[in-house]
Amino acid sequence: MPPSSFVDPLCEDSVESGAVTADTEYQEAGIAQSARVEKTATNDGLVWLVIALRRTLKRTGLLPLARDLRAIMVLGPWRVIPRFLIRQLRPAAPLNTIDDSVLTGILDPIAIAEEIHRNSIAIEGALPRDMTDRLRILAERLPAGEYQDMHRIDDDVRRLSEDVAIRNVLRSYFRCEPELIGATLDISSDESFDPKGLHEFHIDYPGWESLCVFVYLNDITSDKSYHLVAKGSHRRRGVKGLLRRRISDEEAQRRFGPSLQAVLGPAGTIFFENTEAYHRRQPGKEKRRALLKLTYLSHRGILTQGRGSKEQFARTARLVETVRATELTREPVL
Ligand SMILES: O=C(O)CCC(=O)C(=O)O
Ligand SMILES: [Fe+2]
Repeated sequence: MPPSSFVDPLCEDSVESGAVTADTEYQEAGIAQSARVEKTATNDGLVWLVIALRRTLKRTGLLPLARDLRAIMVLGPWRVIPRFLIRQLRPAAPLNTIDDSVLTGILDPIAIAEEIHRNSIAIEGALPRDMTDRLRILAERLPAGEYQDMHRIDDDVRRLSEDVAIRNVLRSYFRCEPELIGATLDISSDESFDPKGLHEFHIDYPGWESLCVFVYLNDITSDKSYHLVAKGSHRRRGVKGLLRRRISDEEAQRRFGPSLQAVLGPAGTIFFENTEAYHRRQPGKEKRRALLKLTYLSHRGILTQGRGSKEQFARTARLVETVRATELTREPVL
């Protein structure tokens, strides 16, 4: 079975379910029916358990403590042990030739992996034009929301998630076989507003070792909601950083000032990032912003299960289908 999207009950950076919230405009168009996700509706045992655990922790006020404990467990110095074991258990396959890659520009996986180890980020290559256009158009026509499991719904996302050039970078970085745990299309409807805390510097740590592949699906210039990262900060968190996973802009300036890098680029720009580095989204004035995020881990853990239930997945798939079917008759939202 293909992997479903990542969720960890203690995950800090996003909403509780793979909820898709439809814009009013789409509700009028009748698309919202398939878009709306009832957060309680889930029938997959493990997903249900994970969500139930998270809710219980929230209700009992224990969520912050549980998150602290998880951060200490995942980010503490003992992580060298599970990392070592994972490398022994899942050794990396040899690097493949990249003739079949759909990407251009991702040439030297070992150098790129070193760059990410050093700088937390490597801005590499671009999607082919036709692929970018298809994804961009899909994102323009979908209601704002967070769409999980896109590699199971969209051929371009699947091809990208399996791309040999990307896999070579992941293998070189992890030194073991990568595991895709999430393929999320994040479409926001108002970048001056930050419901998910993404405009604040934070770190994400989905597993013992993780790497994200981000693809912009808008042109991102310096006046837009660009991604901002404190280069190399995944190596400079210190012990304090285990418990201070969100920091103010002032603190980021003070501690990482010259290392802060804005990621700019046209739609289709790809960058790899270890999101254990402090990063955030710049607030902007855009009414739409679309970002594809593939999350890979060095292994799949017990808690790394799908956030979205089968029902949510089916709804997203139906919505994408509906939007594609109406694509020729509707004007894009942008
Ligand atoms: O959209 C962005 O630039 C940041 C997103 C983010 O923080 C994340 O996906 O972990
Ligand atoms: Fe993040």
